[in-house]
Amino acid sequence: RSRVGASAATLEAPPPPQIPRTLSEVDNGKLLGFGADLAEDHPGFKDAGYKKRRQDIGHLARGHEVGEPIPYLEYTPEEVRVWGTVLRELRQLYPSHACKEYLSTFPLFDFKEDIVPQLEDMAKILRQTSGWQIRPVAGLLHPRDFLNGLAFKCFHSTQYIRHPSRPNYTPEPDLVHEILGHVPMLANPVFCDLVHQIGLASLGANESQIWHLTKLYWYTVEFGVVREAGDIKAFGAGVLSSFGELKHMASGTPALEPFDPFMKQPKMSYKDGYQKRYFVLDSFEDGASKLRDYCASITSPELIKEWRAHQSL
Ligand code: TIH
Ligand code: FE2
Repeated sequence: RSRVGASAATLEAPPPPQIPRTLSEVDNGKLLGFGADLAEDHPGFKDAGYKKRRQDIGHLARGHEVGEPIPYLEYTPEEVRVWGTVLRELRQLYPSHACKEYLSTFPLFDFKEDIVPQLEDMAKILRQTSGWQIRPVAGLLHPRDFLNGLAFKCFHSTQYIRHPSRPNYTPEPDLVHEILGHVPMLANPVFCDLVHQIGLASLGANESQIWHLTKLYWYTVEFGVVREAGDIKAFGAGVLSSFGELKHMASGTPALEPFDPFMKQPKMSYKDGYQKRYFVLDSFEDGASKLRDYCASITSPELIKEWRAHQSL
């Protein structure tokens, strides 16, 4: 093919993004970052047994079909120990560090230190509280696929456990993060509605809008904090699932700024440790309404209406 032809083609508008009509059409195979292979700076990089385990669990996730129950996994004694350690330590910080919405749904799950929760059991509870579903995934998804999943009220979740050498902080999502960070928040219908807005807005979004939505997701759902009676409390899952980060958040060291979805959002840091700044919501309702306004500003009501019509078929 000639170069001339290729450059002529670039003058045309890029093709519109593919909008998934069913959850099965959301690609859960394309992985980013640590998903496929562990990087040199990953705590499990030199641990062949750990890598093998990750691959086996990832394989199960890839074979999962939408609508089927999520396969139960038998966790090893070492994995159970990691889960139990994190739960024991975090549980001590939650009453003083977690937002009230988190504290109110947390007891529904009846977490035990000697039993790693099964995604399928978590999914059953979410079905009854918020109507959300969980789909297992082998690692970090491409942002468009992950955000599109949210439009289907589906949360893509990893099923492997962080490396035992560093239970207090991991640079990527793992089952402990999904369960202690995301699941209790996803049992709150008001919070779910906020997350759903981001998902719906992602359906027809162009690349730069996807990138902005990813950052809005990052600074709220992953690392958001909320003001409660003059204190700062965590609702972001990346904070709630890390003993180190939860203490860091409350230490007075990181910068705190008001959350404004219309502003250019700072670069996200995935690998370089705790967040240097957190974005603060005045209240949960206020943050949800700001996000709603932003998402409405980039969404075409016709597109959403047409997409919803397909959903009921
Ligand atoms: N840092 C979190 C933890 O240790 O639980 C995991 C992550 C959340 C988001 C990105 S990495
Ligand atoms: Fe997460």
